[in-house]
Amino acid sequence: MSFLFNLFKSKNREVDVTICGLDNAGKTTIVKFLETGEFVKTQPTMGINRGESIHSGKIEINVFDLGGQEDFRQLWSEVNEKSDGIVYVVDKTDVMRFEESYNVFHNVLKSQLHKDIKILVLLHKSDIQDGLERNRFIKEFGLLDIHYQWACYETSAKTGENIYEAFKWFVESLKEVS
Ligand SMILES: Nc1nc2c(ncn2[C@@H]2O[C@H](COP(=O)(O)OP(=O)(O)OP(=O)(O)O)[C@@H](O)[C@H]2O)c(=O)[nH]1
Ligand SMILES: [Mg+2]
Repeated sequence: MSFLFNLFKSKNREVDVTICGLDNAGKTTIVKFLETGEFVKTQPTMGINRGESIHSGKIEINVFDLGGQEDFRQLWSEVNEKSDGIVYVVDKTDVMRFEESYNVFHNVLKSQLHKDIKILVLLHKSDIQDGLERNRFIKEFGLLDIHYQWACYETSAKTGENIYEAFKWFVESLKEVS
């Protein structure tokens, strides 16, 4: 049973969300944490995985976990175009690939999303000290300039920090999708 099952019960309608970001960002680990409530070891995602659905009071959220390796990114647009929300995961410790992640994110925003989409950005692996601090990240990642409803949380699937809070925001904002 999903970790979030108990928080958000019963079903009225379905929404689709995708989890994207560079390879090794931590996407599948986050999905597994949502499903089990604990840190689980993962393998790189080859293509697209459909995770367990998350149930809320009014909605059922279908989670699509996208492989972040360059060869798989061409598969994203088809799923993202139909999505009601995306979770974009950035490894906060991977400063060397910050620019690559920035470019991939803004490319997704430009070409793949409908205008009412909700965007949850996770500055992930917060259990590690290195890397970007949230306020600086928000500015440098261009979040202040985007025209979608968004939120940014620092998260860890090792300690569980902010995972619940982040997805609570996401679920609440998805309830507004008509
Ligand atoms: N320290 C730390 N490591 C994490 C965390 N989340 C994920 N990892 C590690 O990051 C690595 C990549 O995790 P994945 O979840 O497989 O990454 P992914 O984004 O799904 O990668 P692709 O499927 O290739 O796109 C693994 O070694 C995880 O154990 C975290 O919160 N903290
Ligand atoms: Mg993965």
